[in-house]
Amino acid sequence: MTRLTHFIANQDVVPASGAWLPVYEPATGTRYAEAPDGDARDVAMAVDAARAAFPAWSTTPAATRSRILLDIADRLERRVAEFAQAESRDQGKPVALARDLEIPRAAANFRYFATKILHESTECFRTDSLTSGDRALNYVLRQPRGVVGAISPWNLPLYLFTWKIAPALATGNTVVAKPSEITPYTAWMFGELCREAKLPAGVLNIVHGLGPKVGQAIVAHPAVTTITFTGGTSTGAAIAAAAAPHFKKLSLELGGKNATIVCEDVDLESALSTIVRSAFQNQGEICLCGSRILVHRARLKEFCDRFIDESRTLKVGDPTAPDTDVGAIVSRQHLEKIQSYVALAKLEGGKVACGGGVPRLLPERCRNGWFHEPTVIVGLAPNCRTATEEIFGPVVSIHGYDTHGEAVAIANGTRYGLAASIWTRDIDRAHRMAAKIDSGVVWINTWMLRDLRTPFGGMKDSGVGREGGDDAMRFFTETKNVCVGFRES
Ligand code: TXE
Repeated sequence: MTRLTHFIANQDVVPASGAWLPVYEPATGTRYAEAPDGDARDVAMAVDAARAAFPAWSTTPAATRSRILLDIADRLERRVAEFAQAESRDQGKPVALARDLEIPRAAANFRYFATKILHESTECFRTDSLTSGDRALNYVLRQPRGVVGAISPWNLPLYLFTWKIAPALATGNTVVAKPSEITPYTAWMFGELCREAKLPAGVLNIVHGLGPKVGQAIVAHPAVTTITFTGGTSTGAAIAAAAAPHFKKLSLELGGKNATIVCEDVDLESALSTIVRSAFQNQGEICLCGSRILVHRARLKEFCDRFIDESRTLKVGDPTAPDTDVGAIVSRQHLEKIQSYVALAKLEGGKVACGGGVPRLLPERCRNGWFHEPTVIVGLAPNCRTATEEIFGPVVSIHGYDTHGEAVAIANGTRYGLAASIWTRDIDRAHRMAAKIDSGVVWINTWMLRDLRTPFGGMKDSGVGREGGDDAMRFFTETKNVCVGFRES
């Protein structure tokens, strides 16, 4: 059984506690590795390493930082098959999804920020004093903030891990990162890549363990100036409360309950497969999945029939099989949460129109794994718990609406505000609706077409702050105004 280690100052470090956490393969329900059960002592060691590395890394020329980060991206791309297999075994997602999308995107995170820092500029303002002949040039410096704490979840393990680490390192910070204890494996492999690419010791440190121990210690450490977190809304609230008295800079990417709005003039022929994918990709364990589908009543029956037919064609099964569409649920506990929501939906008056249980006909290897069928629920009120709380699994509800104003009101009727998609041929209407929807991203006739230059984040209880593109560059730097006076005569 593989024993993972912390990665601190480029060394493999065993936990100070001497204790280990089990790591499971969701597709089989078996324990296949152990990860360090880290604690505040390991975090302190990692923060010391990050502090020691900061002066040199923060003054390393951007071109040199860029070269090292690009080398990491190259190495990851060369080993994409190996990382994809490991990600799938650890998380339950289909290998093909990890291989074709997520691991390449993790490399793209590094490639994008490694090259972005080569082309940065800052503002400069010429200032004239009203009362004297003084003149000045005010210019803006954006400097790295020091040690960044990066805490990431289990749904897109390496992709979200690198989404945080790449801009933090590119802008000259050093990092103490914690992957989810549920999916630690590819983060462990990633440390090895960084060592091979000769990332200087202490620039990136990876500490494994439980949120309330390792995560909390990162947030509480006085030398960690900046926290970037993706995960559950209640965890985000705890982190915000712990960080506030120390005035740490925070970026919180939290949960979502995203509306998919299908208008009466939708081109269903071309839209259907993407709408189905938006519901069930990665077993619905993506914060951007569309889990509430709002359909104009003129097309409701037709949409339901076709959506359900298409959902039934999805193959649920062994994540290693090349034709698997929906893999395993990340943990037994999470499967039970999903099942409890299907039971709740029935209590709330919903009808399970498709799926609803554990798939039959799983291959022998997966008999003890954690699986859930793609599930479609109809007949629910749009304001009930099932339709407004985040389930984070392969479960969607479909609701009818009569006017576009009503669709927007339903879309906005949850505590979340992460994403939405609108499906229509009337682009003027789509623009009007997009402006009124309270979410950080609105897709029109597409879904998950991500561009690393765009701002990413949520409104309301879906988070605080934006990352991606220039927003990430600003988040991970401190802005300083330097005013240089001069006289013209
Ligand atoms: O999140 P947690 P989990 C949502 C989704 C899911 C729920 C719980 O609804 O069901 O969150 O998932 C660390 N101080 N999303 O359990 O617990 C933890 O160890 C500091 C949405 O994964 O929030 C892990 O590394 N850190 C999301 C990370 O926080 C703490 C993606 C996330 O764990 C901590 C995943 C603490 N007190 C889940 N407690 C999205 N928006 O993408 C835990 N952690």
